Amino acid sequence: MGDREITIYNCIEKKCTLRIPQIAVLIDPDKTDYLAELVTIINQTPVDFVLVGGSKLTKNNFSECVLYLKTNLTIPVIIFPGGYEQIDRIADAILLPSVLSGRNADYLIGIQTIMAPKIAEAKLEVISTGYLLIDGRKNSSTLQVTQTKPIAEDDYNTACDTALAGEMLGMKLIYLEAGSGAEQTVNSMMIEKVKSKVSIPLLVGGGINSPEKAIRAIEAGADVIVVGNALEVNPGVLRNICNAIKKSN
Ligand code: 1GP
Repeated sequence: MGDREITIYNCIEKKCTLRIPQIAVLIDPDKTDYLAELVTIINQTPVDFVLVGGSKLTKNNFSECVLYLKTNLTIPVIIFPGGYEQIDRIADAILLPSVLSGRNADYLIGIQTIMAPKIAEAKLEVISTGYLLIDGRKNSSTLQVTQTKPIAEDDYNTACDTALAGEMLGMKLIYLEAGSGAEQTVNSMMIEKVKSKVSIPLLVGGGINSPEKAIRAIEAGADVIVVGNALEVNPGVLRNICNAIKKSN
């Protein structure tokens, strides 16, 4: 790595280059009843990082949640903002998304413009992310909030071209998102085709609620799988997913 600063992004990228599958857990600060149990499990499993954020937060406990995670975990805590107020200097980094699949200027550049000075002030590592919503056969909260049309689950060309444009625009990650609690995860063909077009790390999330779905996404080319919703129902699923990935690797 030479003199290059070691950042969270460098670590994600390095594991991606080494083809080490990564697992990220998404934590919604609005749903904290299960958090203590989940944190215990995360500390016992090889989860790479946590993402924290939500598109419809009502509890006003974002900073409290970030602090709790930073205090109780040793892995990076990365903000994945669902709204412009979700910034906290205690976090390790922020995954700053632009919803490239949609044509809503607010989510392409609007909220980012509001957030930029606050992120700079908080001195957070910024990981710019090309965010592509793929139809997950559910009217997810991301769809409702962004008011955008997802890319059809078999429209591989649009997804590939959009991801490539994201990379050309300088984005550091591509996130293929079926939406939280999606009925249909991003399919293997979609993951495979997008992965073949871009050289930056590929995150895949939305509806991954079993070891089988996690393995399928990784085998298709996901560098990082993101699991959220399933753990709210049963945090123990995380152990099964991690064990299955370890075995398959
Ligand atoms: C949502 O991709 C993430 O933004 C995770 O999805 O909550 O369905 O696991 P789930």
